[in-house]
Formats: sequence, C-alpha cells, structure tokens
Amino acid sequence: MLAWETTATIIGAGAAELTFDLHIERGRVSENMSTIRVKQGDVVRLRWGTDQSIILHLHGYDIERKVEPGAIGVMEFTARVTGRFPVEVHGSREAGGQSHGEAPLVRIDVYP
Ligand SMILES: [Cu+2]
Repeated sequence: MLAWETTATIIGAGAAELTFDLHIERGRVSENMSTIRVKQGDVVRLRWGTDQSIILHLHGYDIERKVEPGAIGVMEFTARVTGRFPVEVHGSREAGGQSHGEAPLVRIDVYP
C-alpha cells in the first residue's frame, strides 16, 4: 500500500512538489499511509498531525520535528538521494529517553 499525495505541482524536469497529510493516532499512521513513494528531485512536504506529543525523525535526510496535538508539524526536503528512508518515533519528553520504536512509523521510498 502506498500513500497518495494530497497535492502535486509539476516544477519542471520531471520533478514535482508533493504534499502529504499524515495523521498519527496513538503513535501510528493508518496502514495505507505507511509507505510514501516519490521520485528523485521531488520537493516533498510532509504535514503531520497527532493526537499526542511526539518527536519524529526522518533518517537519511536527518530531519527531526516535534509535533504537538492541535498543530501541524511540517517536514520539507528535496529528495536528492534515492533509497528507503524510515521516519522513526523518538522517545517523547513525557516518556523520557531518545530510543527508537520497534518499526518505523512511515517509510519514504525515493526512486531514481
Ligand atoms: Cu532517529
């Protein structure tokens, strides 16, 4: 299953600007949003909503965002590097620690 972009704008040379809206409930996203597919060169914007305070870390591109309930946390990057990049949940301030969860919250596949 893969997630479909909410909006897509072609920005030339086959690249697009893609926005994904992802909602986290009790530390998970729905199954059909667990893999996001983009192409190298795309400008990717992830908009996160959550029902609890959470810290997200996009590995590889190394972007960390704290997202609070009632607010949208935005990660934006240009997908310059191909491969599979997990978004992991880091330990929340309430729980303490910085450990990673068992499975990634979302995987981002960047295709050449
Ligand atoms: Cu991490």
